[in-house]
Amino acid sequence: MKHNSNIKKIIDEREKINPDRISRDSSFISPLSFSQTRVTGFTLIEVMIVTTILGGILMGTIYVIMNAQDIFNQGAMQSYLESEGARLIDLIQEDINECQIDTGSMPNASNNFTTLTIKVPVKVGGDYWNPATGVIYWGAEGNQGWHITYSFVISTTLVEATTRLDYNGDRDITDSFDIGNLWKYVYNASGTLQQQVNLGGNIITVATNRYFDINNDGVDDPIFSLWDKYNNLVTSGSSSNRVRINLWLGDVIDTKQLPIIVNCKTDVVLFNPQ
Ligand SMILES: [Ca+2]
Ligand SMILES: [Ca+2]
Repeated sequence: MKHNSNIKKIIDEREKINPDRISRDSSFISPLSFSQTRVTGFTLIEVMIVTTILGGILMGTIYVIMNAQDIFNQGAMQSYLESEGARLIDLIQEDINECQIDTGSMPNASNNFTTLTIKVPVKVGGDYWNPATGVIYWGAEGNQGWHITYSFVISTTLVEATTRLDYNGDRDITDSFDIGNLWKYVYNASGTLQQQVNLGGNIITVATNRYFDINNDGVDDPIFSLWDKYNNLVTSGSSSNRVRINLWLGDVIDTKQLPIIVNCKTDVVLFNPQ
């Protein structure tokens, strides 16, 4: 109990020094009373610091959630475009497998390699070819002499200078890109349009010269092209061995962001090139 008697002695001594100040002056705070204030509340600065930290954590959480949503949306868009590309190629390939390329409109620079005109075997009198000569009856939709044209039709143009986005990654904003769909047209023997179907696609091409390199890899990107068996680009049906269908499909989730672009490509070997 010697310890307690020492504390009492110290307090008594302090009261002797200035007893009135201890009882009346509220600005005088002893070390003991200061310690009591600390454990019973927070200062404004402490509240501000905690608020700032919690705000930072909240903003970080929101950013992570939005980023995850963005990645999910991009993945969903990419899957959609890939399935669209596969669907389009399946549709066209069904006709092309046994087709004959129309010699009057080969895919070439004059039509931007965006048009393919074909004829397919059709039945005449129960046969697909003349029994006497073995010559195939060519046409479309079951009618001899008809033909089918697949063609890119523009819907809109993306202009880098307007959106200030470098779509093809070549470090400038001077390019423009046409977005459109593939259409299927069926003409009769007189060249009169009989059917037209929008096949969809959201296909992207370089504006104006639509067969130009779209992904900046140094290789042109025609939608339709003919190739010989030595892998040379040709513009003659008789020397062609296969048709290449090369689709760049794209769409934007947010106009302030770069579009999602996918490439779907296939080579279809021609049994009857011309
Ligand atoms: Ca560019
Ligand atoms: Ca390319």
